Amino acid sequence: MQIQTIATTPYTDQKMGTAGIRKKVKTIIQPNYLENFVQSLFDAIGGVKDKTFVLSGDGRYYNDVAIQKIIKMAAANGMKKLIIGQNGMLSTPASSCILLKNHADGGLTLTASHNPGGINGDFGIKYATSNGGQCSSQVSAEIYEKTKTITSYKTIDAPDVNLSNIGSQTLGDMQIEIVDPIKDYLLMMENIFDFEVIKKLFANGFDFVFDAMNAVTGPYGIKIFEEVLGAKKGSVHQAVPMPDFGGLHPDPNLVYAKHLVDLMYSDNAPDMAGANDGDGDRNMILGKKFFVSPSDSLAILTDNYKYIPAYKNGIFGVAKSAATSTAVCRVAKALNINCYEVPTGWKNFCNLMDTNRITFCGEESFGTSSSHIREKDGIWAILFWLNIIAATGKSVEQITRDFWAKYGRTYYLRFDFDGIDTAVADQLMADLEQNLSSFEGKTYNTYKVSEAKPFIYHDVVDGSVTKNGLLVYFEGGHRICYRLSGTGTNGATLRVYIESYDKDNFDKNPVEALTPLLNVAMILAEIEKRTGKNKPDLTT
Ligand code: VG1
Ligand code: CO
Repeated sequence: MQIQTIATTPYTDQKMGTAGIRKKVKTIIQPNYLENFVQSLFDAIGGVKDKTFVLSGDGRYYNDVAIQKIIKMAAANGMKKLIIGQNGMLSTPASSCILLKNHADGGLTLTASHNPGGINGDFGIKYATSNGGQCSSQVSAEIYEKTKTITSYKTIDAPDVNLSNIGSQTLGDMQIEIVDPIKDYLLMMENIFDFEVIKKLFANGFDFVFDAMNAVTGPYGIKIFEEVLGAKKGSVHQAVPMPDFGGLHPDPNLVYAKHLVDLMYSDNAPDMAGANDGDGDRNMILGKKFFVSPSDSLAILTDNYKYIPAYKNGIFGVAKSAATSTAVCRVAKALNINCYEVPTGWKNFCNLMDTNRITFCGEESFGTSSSHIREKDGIWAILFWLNIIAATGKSVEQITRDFWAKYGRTYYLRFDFDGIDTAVADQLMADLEQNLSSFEGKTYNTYKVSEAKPFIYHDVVDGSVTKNGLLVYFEGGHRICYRLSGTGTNGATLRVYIESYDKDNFDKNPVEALTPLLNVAMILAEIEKRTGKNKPDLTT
């Protein structure tokens, strides 16, 4: 097979998101753009000669083209073996599962995760290292450096590889193994949860909906919930993965999954609904006329770990991103385990899992998981809820209310200000950081600031120091966190995360409960003056 060295010129805007690249499709499809990134990645990690990688994607627009390009580049760069999900598709959690099971050297997942797809949407690549989790910021930076000086990439001239049949084949000297995308993942889930008790729940008529948002987890949902566990046929909605997700924004939250929220608040709502995002690592949990906030979900799962066979003998600590509410910390305290607070981004949990410091972790952005893999896991979270419901006989709402009764309720919402000019956003954050200490001791709208400081994380394992977000604490257990998004593709997004703790009153409307603090947040950061926006663009 003829190896070709193709001359290329670097793109100046190739700055990447964390742990890979995430861009508009129209940017990615420019000549050599994807190739530049992939070759830079291969070079930055010391080449891929004799290495084994897992390669697949969430099926979004350009998945089919990109995967063929990468297969040929891998062969030209001396890769020993590629493990690929049938038809080039794997969810992010399944990819991590297969990577770990096969002791692969790395994984590439073709996805822009929860961002929209289609020609006008986004595309991306998540790069995972041999521990099954997304690469560190340092590796990202090294890849980025390579993209600035790249002059050529390697590929081979060969016809496209057929990805539809499970089994082994070769391309030049490289072995390609097409695998069942669900099998190993299902096996892993069966080894964690009590499938028998969940089967009984469904056999007794528990009414459940899983919404795959026309994305990668549709076939996983049909297999696991309908075929194996016996949820009635048709329980999985929007089950066929589509390149543009049927026009949906595949981010399972109150705004983008409104169709599901409407169903769950209607009079014929099923008992429970779960939804996943584009690549299957996020989850949303709803009960009958009831929404579980992701921060609460992490805390509730932790509090109920004993119902799950894989965890019943005890768990290590837990971790949450700094932006996530402190609800789980109260549970950790009661269980007498450590609660770590890390920067946003799943990779920050991985060192803690690798060293047995934590078992569960989660982010407010609808991500929850455990150390079974090194990614967040949408279906895992839904199975966890089903297992608790089956074991306790309680509804989603009852489980949550019992939790509030025990620990108090942490009202929590995230407010996003989108499409801000990058320079304006950077200046806002820089000035806010400068001003933080001047807020301390002052009272705003009846809320007295007890402490205000940047969130600085010292990784206990590798010693790295990360600054991510600004925190303002108020007396009474209320809190504001500000940070800029690292995954957006439209200017800058300012995220304002607000929580308010209430020990006794659990029935306030979260938006109403948090609006006074949102007003404080807007004043402290001068949001209207600097961005022209007098309200957030998105509340989730
Ligand atoms: C967002 C979320 C963060 C999550 C990241 C990747 O990042 O806030 O919690 O880890 O997306 O999620 P940011 O920097 O835009 O706030 V996924 O589902 O895209 O892998
Ligand atoms: Co995702």
